[in-house]
Amino acid sequence: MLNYPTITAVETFIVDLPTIRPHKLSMATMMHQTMVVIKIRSSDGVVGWGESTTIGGMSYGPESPESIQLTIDRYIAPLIIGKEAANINSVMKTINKNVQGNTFAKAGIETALLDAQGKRLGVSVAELLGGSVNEKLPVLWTLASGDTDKDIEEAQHLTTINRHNTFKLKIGSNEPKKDVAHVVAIKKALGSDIRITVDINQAWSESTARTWITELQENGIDLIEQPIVKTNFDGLARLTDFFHVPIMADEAVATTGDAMKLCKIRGGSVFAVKIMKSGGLYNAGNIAAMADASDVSLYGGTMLEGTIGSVAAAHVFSTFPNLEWGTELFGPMLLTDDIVVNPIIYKDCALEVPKGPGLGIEIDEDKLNHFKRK
Ligand code: MUC
Ligand code: MG
Repeated sequence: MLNYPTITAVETFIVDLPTIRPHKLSMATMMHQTMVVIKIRSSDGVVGWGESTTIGGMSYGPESPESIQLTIDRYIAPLIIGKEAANINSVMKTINKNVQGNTFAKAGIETALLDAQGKRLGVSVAELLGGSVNEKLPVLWTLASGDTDKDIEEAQHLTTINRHNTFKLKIGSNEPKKDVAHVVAIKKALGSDIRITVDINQAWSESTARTWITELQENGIDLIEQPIVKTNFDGLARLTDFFHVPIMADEAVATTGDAMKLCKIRGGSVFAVKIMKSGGLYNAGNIAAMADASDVSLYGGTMLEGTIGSVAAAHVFSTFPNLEWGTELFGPMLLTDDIVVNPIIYKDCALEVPKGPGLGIEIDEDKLNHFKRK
């Protein structure tokens, strides 16, 4: 009988890294990012790394860094130790049968298993998923300093050095009139060649959205992200039908079940796919397939993960045949430091998907030990 490698240990580390400036969303202002880094060892000596990350403690998603760590240490690790490391479908089936929800924790575990399996076979995670169709993924930058002049200055600098040509503005924490004036001022300052999208992060009612998206549409804004509460699927469908500016579902489209329902009613003409919301790379791919089949465009979203999570997302996004709206995988650039030996290469408004085995990155364990929460 063949000797299949088994999972021998699962370790988790909470890592706090400061952001380069305050990052203001409708529900929280981030001064740092907190990641849960996962290390899985197997009996053949192969080590896989994963990351589970959310935004703003518990203000954005239903899991916190501390709950993710507890879920993995207390519930997931005992379920998977001793299981076949190379059979990722079987390991994830066991987890899904015994652990409800907790998609962020599951995404990090699945990432670590894929990283290890890629290393074992000498292929990249994208190759494990069938291969990349885009080895360079467009990456936008989010302007979220909370100050119009600072945002314009930041965007002008980034366009001058050709790091980004698309900017997403986080609004929804002020009166809509003030927020929309901020967006229009930035659009005017940057000119028509620069794409501007807005993310309201659920802050508006449907009627407020009707009023103010009209204004945004008239001023040439390119894309409107999650204007209303995530549970109002029908409202998203009504807005998608009413406006010609594309409406993107983000928080609304988390799981494959959400995607199926939204595809049926066209709740959004674009989906923001994120591996944390969907519970891993395979589910992200399933959502992308449903969107494709429903003529819903795709956008590679982020939970502002560090390098491990961003690279994992890049691998699966690189396999999407249509990624019309590019990605926002800029998380590592929002942080003042990193825990990998070689940072992701960002060049000419795109990121290069690493080619090495697994995720194609090397963890700097000294830095991990330095930054991990003691
Ligand atoms: C979100 O809702 O899209 C992505 C970029 C950013 O600045 O915040 C996130 C979350
Ligand atoms: Mg969003």
